[in-house]
Amino acid sequence: MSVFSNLNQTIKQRGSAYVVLIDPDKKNFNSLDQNIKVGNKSNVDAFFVGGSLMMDSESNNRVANIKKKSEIPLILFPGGVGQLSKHYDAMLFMSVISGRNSHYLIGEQVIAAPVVKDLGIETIATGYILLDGGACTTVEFMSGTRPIPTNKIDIIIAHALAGQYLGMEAIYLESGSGAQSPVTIDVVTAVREVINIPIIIGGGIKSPETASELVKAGGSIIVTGTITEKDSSLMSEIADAVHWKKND
Ligand code: 1GP
Repeated sequence: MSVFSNLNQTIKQRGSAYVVLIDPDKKNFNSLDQNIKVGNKSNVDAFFVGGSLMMDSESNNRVANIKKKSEIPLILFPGGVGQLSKHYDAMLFMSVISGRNSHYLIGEQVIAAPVVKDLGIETIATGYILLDGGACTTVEFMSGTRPIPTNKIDIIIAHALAGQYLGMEAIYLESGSGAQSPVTIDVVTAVREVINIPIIIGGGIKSPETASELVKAGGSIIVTGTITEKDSSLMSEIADAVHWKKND
């Protein structure tokens, strides 16, 4: 079964799925092994691996190490085409549909496509919508795109619908890593009302309570990076909150 089918099965059976973001940059070198170890044992459904910027040339070796130690699927969450490698079980094949920067709408994807084919990685077509999380985030700067203000619900809905009609398999509501506030419940509720594909939510999620509210509002996949990087013991509590449908 494909990685995405497996995630969809988890969403169906357990209410929603939980993904931990691992940034293979050198700043995280010391905590990588520990975070993988805890993730393996905490009911995390997959790791997203990626980041906006790598500050040395060793990230690919660190990804190889993550692959060796991980007992759950590794999904590339690409900051750019340079992060492609054979170590991934799948990748988000993303387009920054909230932006008007053609390079991140289709340019990177065209450069990546032949390499993806050669590597044979499973692709998950994802419409990436950057939302205002209260701070200028790295992704805003690096993608050269403006986030959509969270009170512009109609604009957000229209982007999510456009993504679905374009054939995207999932919509990513992103507030940016380290966002002051995560996507609002109003936004998730409104998007859930109009689309029927999975909604991935990331950026600024700091507690099991927030994760729980977001999945109750219609989120399908919850992603945490910063908070679980700092305190990996939170992974199992967040996994518990996200897997709200308990088997009888
Ligand atoms: C993944 O960017 C997020 O979508 C991760 O955000 O680091 O704030 O958890 P945090």
